[in-house]
Parts: sequence; C-alpha cells; structure tokens
Amino acid sequence: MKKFLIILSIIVIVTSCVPSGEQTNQIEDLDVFLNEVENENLEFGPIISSASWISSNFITFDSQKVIADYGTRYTLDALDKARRASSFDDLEVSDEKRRMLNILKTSFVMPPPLDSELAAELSKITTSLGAMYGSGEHCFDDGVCYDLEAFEAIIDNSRDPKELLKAWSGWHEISKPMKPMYMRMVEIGNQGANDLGYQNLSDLWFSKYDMPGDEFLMETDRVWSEVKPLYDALHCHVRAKLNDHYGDDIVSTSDPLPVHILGNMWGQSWSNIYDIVYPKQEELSTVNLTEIIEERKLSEIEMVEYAEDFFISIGFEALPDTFWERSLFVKPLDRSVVCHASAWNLDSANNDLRIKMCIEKNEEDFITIHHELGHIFYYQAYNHLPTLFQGGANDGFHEAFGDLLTLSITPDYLKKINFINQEEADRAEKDFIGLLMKQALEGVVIIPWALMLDKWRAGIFEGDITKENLNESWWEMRKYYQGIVPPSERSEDYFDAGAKYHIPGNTPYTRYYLARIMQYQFHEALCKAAGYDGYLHECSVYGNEAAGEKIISTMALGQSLPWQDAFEKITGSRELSGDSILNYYAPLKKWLDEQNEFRTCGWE
Ligand code: X8Z
Ligand code: ZN
Repeated sequence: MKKFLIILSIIVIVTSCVPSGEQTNQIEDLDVFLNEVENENLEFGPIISSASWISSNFITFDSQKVIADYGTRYTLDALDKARRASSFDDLEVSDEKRRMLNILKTSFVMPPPLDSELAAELSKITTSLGAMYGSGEHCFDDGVCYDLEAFEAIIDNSRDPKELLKAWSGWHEISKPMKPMYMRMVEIGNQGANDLGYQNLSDLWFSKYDMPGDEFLMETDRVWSEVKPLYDALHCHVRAKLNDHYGDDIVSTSDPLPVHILGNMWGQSWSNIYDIVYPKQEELSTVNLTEIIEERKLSEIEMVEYAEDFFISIGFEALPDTFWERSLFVKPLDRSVVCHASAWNLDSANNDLRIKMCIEKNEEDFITIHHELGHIFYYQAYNHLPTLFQGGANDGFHEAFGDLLTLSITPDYLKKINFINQEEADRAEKDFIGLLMKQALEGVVIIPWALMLDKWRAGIFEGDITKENLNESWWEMRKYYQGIVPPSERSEDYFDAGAKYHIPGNTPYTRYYLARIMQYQFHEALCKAAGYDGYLHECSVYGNEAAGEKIISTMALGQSLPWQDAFEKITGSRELSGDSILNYYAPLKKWLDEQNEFRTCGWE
C-alpha cells in the first residue's frame, strides 16, 4: 500500500511539474498574450492619458466628444482582454502571471457589457457626468453665478447661517439633472459586471482586496466599531460648541449636525470651524499654516516645493522637470477645468507625472498637496514594473502615503523648515490638544463618511436603493453613520450625492476609509522602528531615511503582491486595526470625555 502511495504521489508530482503538450502551447499563448498587453499599454496608454488630461483641463464640446470615443474603444478593448485572460483560468501558472491575469479581469470600475452600442452609451454618460460636475455652476435670480470654488469660499469661511444655507443649497442644484443619467449608468454597469462573472457592480468593486468581498466588508465594519467611540466623542463636543455659537434654532444639543455649518461643502472635514470648537487660549497656540503661507507670500509652486522637499528628505528622488512644466497648479480664469485635485501618471516609461489642482494658499490645500505628491511619488517608485503591476498594493495604499506624511507636520518639523521659531514651537507643543483637535477634525471626521459613501452606492448597485428613495437613503445613511442632516427638506427631485465629485466621477471611496485607518498604523510602526517612544503626535519622520526606505521599498512593489504582504512589510501585521488611530488620539479622547461629562451625546 505504501509503495502504491509513493508511486501515486510521484505521478501527481510529475503531472503537476511537467506540462503536457497542450499545456506547453497554452503557456506559450499566455506569454504572447501578456507581452501583447504590455506593448499595447506602453504604446496606447500615454495617448489615452493625454486625451483624458486635455478633456479635464479644457472642458469643451469637442474634448468631451473625443474622450467619450476613446473611452468606448478603451473599455471594449479591456473587456476583450479580460475575456482572453479568463481563457487561462484552468492553466497552472506562476503566482506572478496569475496575478497579472486577475488584474486584467478585475480592473474595471464601470464596465459595459461586450456590446459596442451600450459601451458607447455608457461612455457618453460617464463623460457627461464628469463634465457636469467639473463645469457645474448655479446662477441665482439676481443673475450672479457661482461655481464650486466660489460656493466653497462661503461654506469654508462664513459664519452667517443664511449665507451658508444659500451657498450649500445653490451648489446642490447642479446635480439634479444627473439623477436619471446616474441610474441608467448603474443599469448598464451592472449588466457589464454580470457579464464579467460578478453579481453586480458592488460584487466587482469589493472583489479587489485579495480576500472574499464579504470578509473584506466585515473587516471594515469591525474597524469602524473600534473607532466609533472616538468619533462620537468628537461629534458630541463639536455639537455643544456649535450650539454655543449658533444657538438652539440652528443646532440643538441632542440632534444630528446640520451639514451647512460644518465648514465644508460635504461636512467631511470640520477643520475650518476649529476656532469655534477649540477657542484660543493664552500661552497656548497651535500653528496656523494659512497665516504662515500668507505672511511669507508663498506662491502655489513654492507650496508644492515644500511638500516635495519632505519626500526628498526621506530618500525619494526629486520630481522630473516635466512635472513642474506640465502640471496645473493655479485655476485658469479663461476656461472650465475639473478643479478637484488629482495626480496623473501619463506615461510611465517616460516618468511623465503631473498634478492638477486649483491650489488656494491655505492650510487645507497645503495638506492636499502632500496627499497628491503621495500619489506622484508612488508612481515614480513603481514605474519600473510591468504596466499591469503599476498600481497601489490596494487602492487605499495609494491614498495613504501622502496623508501619512502630513502626520509628521509637527511643530518640530515646522521649526526645522523655518516656518516658526523656537518660542512658537514650544507654545505649539504645549497645545497638543489643539494640534490633535485640528488633525481629528479632518482625519477622524472623514472616517464614517468614507465608509458610508460606498455602502450607499452598494445599495444602488444591489438594487436595494432605487430612484424612489435615492436621496432619502443618502440622508438616512449620513444621519446613521455621521450624525449629519441636511439643512432643509430634500425631496427626491434632488440628487445630493451627485454634488460630490466621486459620485459623478465614479471614483470608489472605500480607498479613503482604508487610507485613514492605515496611515496611523504606518505612522506608529515607522516611529517605533525609528526608536521613538514618545507621543505619536510629536513624532515626525522628516529626514528619517530608514522610514523612507520602508516606504519607498513598499511602494516599489506596486500591486505585484497581495496588499497584506506589503502591509506586513511596514507594520509587521497583516490586519487593519483601529488601535493605532486610537493611540494617536488618546490624549484628545481623554480631554473630550472630560468636556463631555455632563453633556448628552449621540443622536437618534
Ligand atoms: O479626492 C481626494 C483627493 C484626490 S484622490 C483630493 N480626497 C477625498 C475627497 O476629497 O473627498 C482626499 C480626501 C478624500
Ligand atoms: Zn488621492
């Protein structure tokens, strides 16, 4: 019997190691196929990228026509490649090639079915939605028109509830006509996802995390349950302070927060109301970067240079000249552009990297510049890989590295770059609650928003949310997760989600949720590895090449390995966890709990 088993196992080993004639042919076919994909990506990728760059930088009838046409051809070609990739499903191949084939099969966000008419219709809709957002404007009865930046100037700075309500409502007019287009897009996209073997778009979107989609979603919920008490404490304090400022008519001490008074069009960051929630105290003062940028009369490009310097200080190579020549840093006055900040990898073989951003000279945009350069340096680090591996370990990684470095913008760092002097640094360091509060108003506040956004989209993709309850469900979920409500009654005539870039733009949003959790895990691990054992908010990795080496070598892996491997390389762990963010904010949480002791927290 034993002898028989040995013979059997030898046969098994032999059959699994030596390919049959048919398999050998298939392996050759696969190599030819992957080579063809690589060559086509290198040849046509840069042209499609340029067409896309033009269409976002010059929103005109013609640029949209061209990009819609390119979009159709590109998607049909990608679908064909996905189909060909599937023909190798049963072939035994190396992990690397299997990963390439999987990337070809899953790299869709809004796939049409393999039908040129539907593909053209879908491409036209997605292009139009993007352009409607990018060129969105609302004109009031007096004939005065506002675009997003003009509305944001009010929402971010005004303290007049009437003016805030007008600006918020005005911007949310622009998305009304998007609703039927959005629903038709989902219908076609769901059909496309189905043809690719997924139940629907949601199944496709959550299939990209190197684990079954439902397990991944359970992981994100688990981490949210860990972080929620911190968010709730912040919400409670902010509500009490807003109530002190505006009174019961605008915000009560027991209801959710009305979105228009939070200092951000979508209520996703509350850092613009920092002065209301954390009034100035003698002897203590957090650094105000907006004032420093204004005092020093920094130009938009100089702001980007400071961010570049941070990356260079930890070992990254400087950005190519073409980055500075071809990027868009300042909002043009003579044409319509998509102002939402983005980072572009137009031609990996030639390292053609650019950002497109209508930079405003303030703290918020200084932070966003670091975020965008996180993308750019990621591209630069992995552009040597085959094109199919040029991507983040997962999409959250791509969003996380720039944000990670902003945690290192400590008073000590600001002193090193001569933004503040020793005395100012000492005062800022003493005001660590102020520093943590400012960070939390952005970094913690975004978390439930970033989680709910794709949950809402999943509801539409799965058919639980329909055109009859599209807006109602949006606000129900915002209330449930964020404790935020609209400032007025919103009927189903509105499509309020469409007033957020990522909805008409079809950018998945769970990536920001992952980033906002992982960035603290990265920060804690890098600070510990550097031998730092003080408060995490005082740790800066500026100039730390050992930390830089870990970041750069992880980035250089691109998406060639499961994200858990890349994650382990930096953190030593393979799992998401809320522990690091809770450790980072522990002093603030203690302070908030004291402030909230006699307050009623939570919402219905
Ligand atoms: O869209 C962005 C970046 C470009 S990837 C500016 N962010 C999200 C948003 O603006 O809603 C960064 C934070 C979240
Ligand atoms: Zn980003």
